[in-house]
Amino acid sequence: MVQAYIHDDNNDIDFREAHNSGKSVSIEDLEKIGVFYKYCATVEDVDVIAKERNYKNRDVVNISKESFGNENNMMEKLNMFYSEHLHEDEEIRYCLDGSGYFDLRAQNDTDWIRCRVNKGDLLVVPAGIYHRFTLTTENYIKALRLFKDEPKWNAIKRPDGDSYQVREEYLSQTKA
Ligand code: KMT
Ligand code: NI
Repeated sequence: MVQAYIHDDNNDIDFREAHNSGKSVSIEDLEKIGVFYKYCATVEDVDVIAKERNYKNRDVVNISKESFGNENNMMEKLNMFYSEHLHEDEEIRYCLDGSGYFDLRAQNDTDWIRCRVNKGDLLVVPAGIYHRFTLTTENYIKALRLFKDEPKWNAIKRPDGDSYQVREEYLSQTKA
């Protein structure tokens, strides 16, 4: 089960630490920012959602010291994932093994909602939402990334994303 809470915004310590402010966030609150969560015991359960939503492509990412050769390479990649960005397409992430944190911008555009995913957790991340990702202190995740059509891995950084149409669409869909 995903654990969601407000990030404590303490940037003096490693971003792989929990950073739990103690304020928890419900699944309903996630839905308000267009994020959909589901626990899927098996990949067959994921296939059902992928089919319903017309997803055609997927890949598996393995993020660990071993998969990147050494710690420096891994940190370089992690720093990239951890810089605030958005994508032009909706994307599904399913945790096959290990763990990770997805930080999603709250409706007030100030707080980060941190979602810890463990094996079996699936998140649908809407197009146009600002977010970032990191490993936990476990330093390992294996995840399925599903995309509707051609993989568009282009990450659009803040503030560049502000002028994208997908950002405007996202904001108008999630207005309070
Ligand atoms: C993203 O969009 O930031 C990512 O896909 C992070 C890696 S998926 C475990
Ligand atoms: Ni991303």
